[in-house]
Amino acid sequence: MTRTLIRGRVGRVGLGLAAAALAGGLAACGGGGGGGSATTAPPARSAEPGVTQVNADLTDFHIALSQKTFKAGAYTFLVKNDGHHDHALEIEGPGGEHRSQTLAPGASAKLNVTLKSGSYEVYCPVDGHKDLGMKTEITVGGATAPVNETPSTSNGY
Ligand SMILES: [Cu+2]
Repeated sequence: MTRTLIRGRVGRVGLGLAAAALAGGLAACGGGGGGGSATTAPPARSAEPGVTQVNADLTDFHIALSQKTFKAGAYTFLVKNDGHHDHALEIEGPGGEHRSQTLAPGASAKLNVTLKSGSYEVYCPVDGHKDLGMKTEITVGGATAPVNETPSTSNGY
């Protein structure tokens, strides 16, 4: 069952690529037409929609997150080492473990994480930094701030 599902996804991606290639070809040899229907060329976006960026500033020895409560979903943690020691960020919880590379002072990195509802431990895995205070917790789902998107009365399929 899962296998079929995965295959279906792959197939779709393949089709999408083919379509994109086709569209590119058409655009290349267009040179006129003047159809006026701009159905092609979706705007190029660097980040996927729905991915929230979170700042994680690491210092000696503290982790400052730009937010502590989350909704389940995709996030990109922008990890920056503002300290004088090497640091890294590890996020551990229901969705598994995610660890950034170890950052030298002044360096930064991105950590893509898909958060599921529950509690996560966020800490620095370098040496004993966790015990020195580089540790915090985040909560996903549950008692988050009220959000007025996703009306529950949408498409009742
Ligand atoms: Cu550290």
